[in-house]
Amino acid sequence: MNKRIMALIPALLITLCLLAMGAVPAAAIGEGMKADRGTPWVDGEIEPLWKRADRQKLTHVTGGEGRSDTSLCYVSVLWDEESLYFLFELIDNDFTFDAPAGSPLNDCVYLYIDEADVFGPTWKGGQTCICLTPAAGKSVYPLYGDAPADFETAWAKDIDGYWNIEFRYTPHTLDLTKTDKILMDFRFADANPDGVTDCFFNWSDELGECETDSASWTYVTLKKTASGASGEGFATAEEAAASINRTPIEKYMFMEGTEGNHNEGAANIWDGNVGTKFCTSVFSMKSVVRLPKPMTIDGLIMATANDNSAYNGRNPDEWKIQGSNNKQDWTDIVTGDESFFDEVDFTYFAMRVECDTAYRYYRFYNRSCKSGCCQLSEVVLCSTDDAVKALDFADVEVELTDKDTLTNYESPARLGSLTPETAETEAAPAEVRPAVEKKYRRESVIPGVVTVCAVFAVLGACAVIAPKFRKED
Ligand SMILES: [Ca+2]
Ligand SMILES: [Ca+2]
Ligand SMILES: [Ca+2]
Repeated sequence: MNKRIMALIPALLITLCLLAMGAVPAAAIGEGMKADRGTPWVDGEIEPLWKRADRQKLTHVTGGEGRSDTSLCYVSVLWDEESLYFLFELIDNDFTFDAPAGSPLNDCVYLYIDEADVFGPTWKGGQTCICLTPAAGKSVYPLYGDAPADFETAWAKDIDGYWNIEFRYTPHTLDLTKTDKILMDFRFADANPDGVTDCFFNWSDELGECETDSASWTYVTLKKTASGASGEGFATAEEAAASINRTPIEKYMFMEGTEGNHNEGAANIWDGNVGTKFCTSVFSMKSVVRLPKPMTIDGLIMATANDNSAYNGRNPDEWKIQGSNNKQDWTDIVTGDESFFDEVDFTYFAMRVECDTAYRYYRFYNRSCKSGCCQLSEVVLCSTDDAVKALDFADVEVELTDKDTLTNYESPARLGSLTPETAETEAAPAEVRPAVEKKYRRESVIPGVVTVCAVFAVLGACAVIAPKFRKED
């Protein structure tokens, strides 16, 4: 018997080793980022909106010839219907920008985006790598794939002398309103004025494979319903309502809904009691109420139930709030997914809602959830007096910098206005180029908007790209 156990030990050890190896795949794992919805002003300044973003440090040192203890880079991502927005905060003791555009011998950031969700060896159509450098004429340089369909970039030094880069990237093919997550990576090249790259810092890629394998990148999830307060939970509906400066509607007459579990029916989301829930495995799940009179809504609050923290994946994942005046024809007012909530119990989440039409009937509708059993304890609609809205503390007036006055700012329009020739180049929009040209070109054909950038760069100073980063002919 003992012998048998002894004989099993090596096999067990091998199995454990294999399991352990399997748990650490060659490609990077672990990181995740949720991008809030919001439209920052691209001027190089970090406005309050950015404080809401999920700010992450690039932690994996994947190469270079020096030390990594004097530099750091943070990245934050926001999105709106048109564009992705990036904020890179570069912390460094020896900023240098003397090398040609695109070279890691400048302190710069590489942004990797897989619009086509290839998730594999690079560089395929839809995959892009853009080098962002806080230096005029070198600011946006696409190393691989297409240039952005449109962009803006601005960079500014903060109070400590560190550079911040704000960048707007307008995708080619991605419809951001229909995209849940995008494969990306970020890399900070910390260059040394002596002409070497001290370190590469990556976000997702742990082994320095990001240039050759997009499977080492990580998905950034687009939060579909974020509107300031939804990322933060509250203990009561009143606190949640206060966070968006909106007034909850208190009286609902429940009309009809999808069958729920025993004592967990569709009426429970309108009863003002976070202790009762609508829980069902029947989809789509619906719950209809009538208001005392037609009302326009301007806020939405929803609360998780008693045991979401124990049973994950129960939050509504394809939900809508709809309005109707005949209980037949429903108009979507707001839609969202589970990112509206967190996996927590008895917690209220809130968002503002834009709607001009008054409805008598409202419907909570949800098509799915991750676990197959969905639950929700409360839905609270808000309708607020104009006088209350006028006292709005949440819409803090931020003085926006006039972009025309910025020196550290580049966009196709700005670059196009530099000289008559570049203006002409800029005037030829990407759409009129042959479709085939929009595909990824392995050869070094620099795309439209960046031609302008490159021309400018060449005019400025740099004719030769560092041999290591010269594109293939
Ligand atoms: Ca800004
Ligand atoms: Ca440096
Ligand atoms: Ca309830």
